[in-house]
Amino acid sequence: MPLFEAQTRQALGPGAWLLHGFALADAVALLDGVDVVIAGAPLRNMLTPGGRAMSVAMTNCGALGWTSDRSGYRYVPQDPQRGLPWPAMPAAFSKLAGRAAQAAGFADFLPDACLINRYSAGHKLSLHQDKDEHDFGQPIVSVSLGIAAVFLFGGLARQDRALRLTVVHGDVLVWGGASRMNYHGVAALSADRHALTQDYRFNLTFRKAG
Ligand code: MD6
Ligand code: FE
Repeated sequence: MPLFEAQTRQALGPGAWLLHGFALADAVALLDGVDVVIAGAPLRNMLTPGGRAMSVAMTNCGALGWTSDRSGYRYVPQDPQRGLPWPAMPAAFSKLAGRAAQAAGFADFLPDACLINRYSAGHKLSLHQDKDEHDFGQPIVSVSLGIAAVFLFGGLARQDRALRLTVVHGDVLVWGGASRMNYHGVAALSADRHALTQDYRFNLTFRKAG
């Protein structure tokens, strides 16, 4: 059991874990949920505050959705593209996020926001901190589905050396506590193919934003 634990739950720092394969058994249900959410609130390339279209396509579900445009980054209760609330968070999403947070030592995580990111080959996400949420006492839960990526997990300062973590289908990252404000990002994706997502990587990022 300790060996199994050591292999499946990798400590990255205080309050930061890579839970290998944690979402594997739920992957089909999660991807079905992604289809439902995208049918309601289509993926789109948001604008950075500087006015450039992001390469990663995004949408949201839950009471709040993360959005970016020329006026900055923020959480909003309605999809600005449709003028309607974001689709409800599928039950499979919130259950998995709560269980993953629990496995990382964060009890009673009730996310109100799930950002869905879709990456293709060449897409990347620069190092950044997540700081648009109200309560930094709440962790972040990040689920990887589809083709693999290299997740960059840095420290509290931008120049801190980042771990380069290969995240595959079903892997879950949780960071909170003393690691909540750690810099993180995603290296440019290599082309690959996955039976369930073709040439895409989907990432679900759960947060308690409000
Ligand atoms: C990922 N995404 O897509 C990680 N953070 O694997 C993020 O860390 C992220 O996509 C803040 C805002 C948007 C994001
Ligand atoms: Fe982030």
